[in-house]
Amino acid sequence: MELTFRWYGPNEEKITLQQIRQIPGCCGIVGTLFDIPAGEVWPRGRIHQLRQMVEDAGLTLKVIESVNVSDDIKIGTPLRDRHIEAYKETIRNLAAEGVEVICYNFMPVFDWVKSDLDYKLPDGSSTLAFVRKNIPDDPQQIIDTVADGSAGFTLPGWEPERLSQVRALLDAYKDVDEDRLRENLVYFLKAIIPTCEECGVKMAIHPDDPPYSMFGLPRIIKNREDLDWLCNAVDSPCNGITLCCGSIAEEPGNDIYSILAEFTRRGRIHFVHMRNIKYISPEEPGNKDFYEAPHPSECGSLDMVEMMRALHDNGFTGYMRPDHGRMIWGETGRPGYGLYDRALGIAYINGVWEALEKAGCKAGE
Ligand code: CS2
Ligand code: MN
Repeated sequence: MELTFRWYGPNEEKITLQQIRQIPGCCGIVGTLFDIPAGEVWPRGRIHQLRQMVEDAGLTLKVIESVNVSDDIKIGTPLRDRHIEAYKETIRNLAAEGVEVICYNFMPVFDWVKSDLDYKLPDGSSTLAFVRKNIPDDPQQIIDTVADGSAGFTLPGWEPERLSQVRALLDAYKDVDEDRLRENLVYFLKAIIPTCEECGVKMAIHPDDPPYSMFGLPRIIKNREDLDWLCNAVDSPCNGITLCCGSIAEEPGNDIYSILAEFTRRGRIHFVHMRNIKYISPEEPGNKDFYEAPHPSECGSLDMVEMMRALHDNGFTGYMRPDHGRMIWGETGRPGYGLYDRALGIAYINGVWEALEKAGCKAGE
């Protein structure tokens, strides 16, 4: 298992690579070329520059999050084949620079959806939350909320240019139901997985966040059955998963522990987002509200040791990063992506892993 830290690039961050280097146990960066629109090729030279910068700081660049999939591919427009060719070119360029895992998602229009980007916790920190009654009916309003609450940073999956056309975009998806979206995902994977196999890159889909339909849009990576379908649809180890623990657990009916165990055993989890969430008023029937909690088990609703054990005991060898963190100690920055709380997350995750490793050795003595 290797611990990594998401970093958006020198022009997109206040956090420096030198700061990340000082987090004990953190080996690498989860990188991106944030400015390249979906559908375009990532030039080899730009990837090389990023790699050089990361390696000069004593870190590695093995994971990319995300190479975004264009709406044309998700909708299945006549432009999709051109975008797929560009995606394949990007895969080859990334592989040539030593990248091993590409995280992506197949969510229409919106990536993750949260109602609050600055949800106050009793200790004075703030975090991201999903409170159903605060989700507006009009998607334009949620776009405005995200733009206003993001402290001047662009959030992943919320590119202002793309979303400025949101009504046209929603309209373009009007004939795309779950079945059509599944067909389009399989079409995409059948085209790119042979390229991945050739150059040794693993694709890792991020589950839907939240794992149920929003604004009438289809969602197809929500639970165990969907992950099983994905793995079987294109049966290759290169067709894998970013197991985002928080996203899957946002549906309380999902058994996150057995999902982690099963897909680790099947060799399909290439990247893990470790996150704890706290359900808000879970005693109310049907209520799925939650906030993103600090990583330790005692702070949220998930048992972090059991999640880590499911990975550890089933032979997980991939990459992991703390998913989001709160804003603490007066830090300001991209919501979910401050330095301090994610660094605390890594320290905690590392401690749990070390304990599991040592307990495993003892048991095997
Ligand atoms: C991430 C996602 O910041 C986040 O919420 O977990 O945006 C993730 O990067 C994408 O879904 C991956 O394509
Ligand atoms: Mn995630």
